[in-house]
Amino acid sequence: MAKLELQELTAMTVGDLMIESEKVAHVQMNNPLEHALLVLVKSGYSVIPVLDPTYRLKGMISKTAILNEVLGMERFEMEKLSVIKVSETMLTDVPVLKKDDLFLTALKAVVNHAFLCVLDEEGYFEGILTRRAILKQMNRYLHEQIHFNSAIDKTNV
Ligand code: 2BA
Repeated sequence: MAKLELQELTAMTVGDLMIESEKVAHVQMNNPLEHALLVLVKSGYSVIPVLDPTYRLKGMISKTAILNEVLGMERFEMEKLSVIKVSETMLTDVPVLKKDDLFLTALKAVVNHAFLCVLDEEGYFEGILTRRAILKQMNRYLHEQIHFNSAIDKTNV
């Protein structure tokens, strides 16, 4: 693989690094919490996007929020899982990215978020950008720099 230059890294866009929508586990607003918990447990993820039937982003739902919602005084009231809808429990204030946002914008965003949803101009969901994808590129860049610099040091001895 060719050495990754700084200009190439910083010219990368969210679109180059994101996971496409077809591969992202998600639920819909009208789903009961029971369904959301099933998708979360089966997929292994702790938080996933909530979409409407036309694929517009509406929020995020997490295992923790669901368990908090059904936590009673002395026990988990699991019977509530089939009554409460995802729309009543989801987080709605979620930061987003656009496909043409650059690497440094994405890097800043993943400092505080494990992933961000990627939307088009009309709010339609296009995929997600994960912290993993950003760290993978940073890791590659830094290791190649260190390797390159130590090779130069050796030739100067
Ligand atoms: P978490 O579910 O908290 O997962 C944290 C990290 O654990 C992930 O980081 C990944 O490295 C690993 N991981 C968890 N579940 C996994 C699985 N089923 N398969 C492979 N690796 C798994 P990232 O890859 O950076 O993802 C950050 C967050 O993005 C995840 O946080 C999850 O909330 C969301 N996410 C990632 N891929 C997703 C997908 N295909 N569908 C829905 N949400 C996804």
